[in-house]
Amino acid sequence: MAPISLSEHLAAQRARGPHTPGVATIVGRLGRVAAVIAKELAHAALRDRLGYIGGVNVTGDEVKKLDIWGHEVVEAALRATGACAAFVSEEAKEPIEMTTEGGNPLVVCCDPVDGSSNLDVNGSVGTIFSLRPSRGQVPAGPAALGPGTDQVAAGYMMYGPATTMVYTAGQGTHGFTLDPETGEFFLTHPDITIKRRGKTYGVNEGNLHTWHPGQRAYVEYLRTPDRASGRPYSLRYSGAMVADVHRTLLDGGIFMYPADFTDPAKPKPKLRLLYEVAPMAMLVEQAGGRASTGMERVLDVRATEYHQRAAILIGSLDDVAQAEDFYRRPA
Ligand code: FDP
Repeated sequence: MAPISLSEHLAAQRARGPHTPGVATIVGRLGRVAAVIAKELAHAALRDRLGYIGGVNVTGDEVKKLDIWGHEVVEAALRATGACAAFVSEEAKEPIEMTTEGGNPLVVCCDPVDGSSNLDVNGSVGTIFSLRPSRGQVPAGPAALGPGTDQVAAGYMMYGPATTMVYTAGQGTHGFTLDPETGEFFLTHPDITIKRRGKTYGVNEGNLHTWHPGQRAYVEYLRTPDRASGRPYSLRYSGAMVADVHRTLLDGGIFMYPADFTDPAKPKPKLRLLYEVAPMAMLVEQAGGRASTGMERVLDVRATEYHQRAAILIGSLDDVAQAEDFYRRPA
């Protein structure tokens, strides 16, 4: 059977049921951008494109040359679709408003190059995106604010040994692999279903002393041997959220970036809600998994700021439910 291309899959999904206009156009275009980003990453060291530009972005991260370049190519691609009314980017303080060609345009939230600390060591990085309806709002940027349940599509690209794209438009989660010769993505992982329980956990354990007591107790539990419940779990952590969530989707288990609870009155999460946490939550829920902040379902968290941060515990249903249970126990 001939392999199914991303554009064919998007058209088939559109024909299957109610759909939001513009989703296929934007997701298809982001697929083409991913092929360009993958090529640039492969040549970055040869073209002096690695390293920092000197400066920090709106959320205080040091900015790399490829962060800015990635932002610019995504912005140009979205502008060309005529279906994007506003672009919320990790690299821009305010949403970038765009001219559209009428008819229910969308707001796109995106981290063009996620996990950029991996860039200089040739580790995997990714692109994460989320689409929300603009509801005809002008300016459209504020339509990005609200709960994650507003998302109509979400996805990521992972630039590793192969370039992978995983997306959902609310009808399951599907994975594609880039054919570098043709620049086209083909369906390699249809209807991804995450295992109910896994055997691995991913978390930056260097931060252990800053965690909520429930988080500490849960990780201690995962490390404690018990043959009957499959413990200890194996630790896997790449330092790029896309790669860690991708492994969790395919193999099961749990990936966590908990908040810094040093001051329990002011917990400090790291990852950004609109273009990291919420899209991953939609993808994993569509694959039958679960995503929580430890206290509540991620998709119910209302964004009130574009660069708002949120904690995330994401992956297999039973693993995440158990982690939440540890958060509820008295310290
Ligand atoms: P990075 O800072 O390298 O861009 O987006 C934030 C992120 O990467 C995630 O991709 C990753 O999971 C996390 O931060 C890694 O943070 P630590 O270095 O604190 O573990």
